[in-house]
Amino acid sequence: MTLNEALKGALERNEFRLMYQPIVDTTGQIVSFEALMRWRYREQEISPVEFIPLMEQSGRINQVGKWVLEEACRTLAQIHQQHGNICMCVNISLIQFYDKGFVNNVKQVIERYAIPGHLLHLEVTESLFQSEQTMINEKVSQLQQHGVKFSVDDFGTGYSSLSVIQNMNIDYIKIDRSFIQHIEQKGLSIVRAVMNMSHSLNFSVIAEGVETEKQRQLLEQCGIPYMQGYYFSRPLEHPGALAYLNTAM
Ligand code: G
Ligand code: G
Ligand code: MN
Ligand code: NA
Repeated sequence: MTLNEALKGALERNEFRLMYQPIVDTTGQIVSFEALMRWRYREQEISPVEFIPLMEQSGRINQVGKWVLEEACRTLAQIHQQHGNICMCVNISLIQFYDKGFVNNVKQVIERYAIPGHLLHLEVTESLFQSEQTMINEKVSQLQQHGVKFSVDDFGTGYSSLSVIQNMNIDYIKIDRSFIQHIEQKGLSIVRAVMNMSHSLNFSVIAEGVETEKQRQLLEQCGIPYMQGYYFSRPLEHPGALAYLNTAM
């Protein structure tokens, strides 16, 4: 059986689950979790880097994306009840924006779980802002009217021109970990440039892939408000994420 064939029944077979990686502020407090999909198939963990593109090609990402949103919002509602305003970041594929029911589905899920819209952050990539601008902007702004926030994931790895960045109404930019990895050797000029843009264009910044105390210090000195990475925590299973909140806060 090919991976593609195996993916057809993976949802029904309960092979997917979500893990949750904390995002912290400069004081080390958890402000958010990023929901990350995992697929366990025949005793093996298959990376989303492999299976997400397959599901995008087959269109299956729409159905599975709904499951991800539902599951992440159920966890968010639980966390919100116990710990107050902590956000949940959910990765959304460009393909999902082409699905007619996408905006309504998001609205229904946040209503059903009585989640304040601003606690749900949708992570998209720069490619979202490269075609069908009218349709995309319309959907982004409909969701923003319900409070939902948007983050650009993997920032710097795509092909966005600066004018695209200027025209998109984005709440957060996540600097890709490839730029964070080498700041001790290569310096902070990219990080500083993004910070400068963030002030004039009114978005906030999250550094991804922070792995060492030295990196944390350098980023803090640059004024980076939010960080995520193995230094703070690896992605956690659902019970682990809740337990982490209980001990850390
Ligand atoms: O957790 P990990 O580093 O393996 O994630 C690898 C990639 O898979 C990341 O780029 C992440 O954005 C993507 N990814 C993880 N979960 C989801 C998901 O639920 N939906 C989409 N579209 N991408 C995801
Ligand atoms: O593309 P996206 O940012 O959504 O990808 C998140 C991926 O990065 C997840 O697979 C997650 O497991 C991984 N990740 C998170 N923190 C770190 C880190 O500090 N170092 C490395 N190497 N990977 C990380
Ligand atoms: Mn992400
Ligand atoms: Na990333």
